[in-house]
Amino acid sequence: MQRQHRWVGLVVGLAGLLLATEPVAAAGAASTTAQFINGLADRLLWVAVPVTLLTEGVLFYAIWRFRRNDTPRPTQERRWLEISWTLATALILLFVGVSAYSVMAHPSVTPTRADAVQTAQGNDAVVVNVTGSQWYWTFEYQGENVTTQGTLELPANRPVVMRITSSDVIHSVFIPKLGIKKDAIPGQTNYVVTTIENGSVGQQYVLFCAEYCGRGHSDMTATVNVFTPAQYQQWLASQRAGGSGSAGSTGVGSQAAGSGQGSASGESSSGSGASNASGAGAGNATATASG
Ligand SMILES: [Cu+2]
Repeated sequence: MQRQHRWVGLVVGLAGLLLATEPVAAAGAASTTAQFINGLADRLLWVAVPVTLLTEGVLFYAIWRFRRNDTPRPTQERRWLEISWTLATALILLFVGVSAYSVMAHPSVTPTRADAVQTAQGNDAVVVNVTGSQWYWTFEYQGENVTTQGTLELPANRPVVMRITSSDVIHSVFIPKLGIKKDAIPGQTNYVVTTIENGSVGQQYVLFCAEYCGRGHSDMTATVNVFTPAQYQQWLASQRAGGSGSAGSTGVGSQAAGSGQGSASGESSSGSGASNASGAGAGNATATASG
């Protein structure tokens, strides 16, 4: 009877754990995406620590208890013990699997095209077309007539959709602090859907390329600046006012063009030509050819 109680307790305890696999947001993360990912890491840690303590405890106890046992006897079959450790392992693995899947499949972590389109259609959404090129990043703020290179400006507290692609080889957008990592693949669009938390206003985060893409790969970074929604609108307006034609002519934009050219300069003239307004580049080319 007592044995039966033990196993009922075990089953109820682990079933409770299993019920707790609904994604939980961790406090203090910089974006909704990071919240889910950090929440998963925290939860798995809370399960892993007692499991580790229990198994290591049993191991060390056995080593100590049987340290002078020169003639060990084979263990007799104990069915409840075998059933309970099989069941416990199965439930723990199920818990880890379901928890991880429910976070990985969440639209804030792995959005489908439909999720991205739906979010982008909301009034408040900011849509940025992100293009990786050897070896710089271009950010086109959709519908705003603003493009930057080397810096990505984003508002907190508004849904952000990134449409990510590449103009040449495979790159990868990696912003660790925001919990974002997504490949940039030529001929394909991958999506990021997230909302940056209010607490991140004024912060600067680094965007890395996380897919080896040639000699300039390690320089292929960008800075992410987080604004309030009002500051963001102001910034867009200032870009439009000063930046007709070339995104690199004012403020933050010129920084951006600087870093774009910096990585391309030693390389070839086509790199720096492309990093300014493409219209101007084409115009020069025509003039040179005709003259
Ligand atoms: Cu790269």
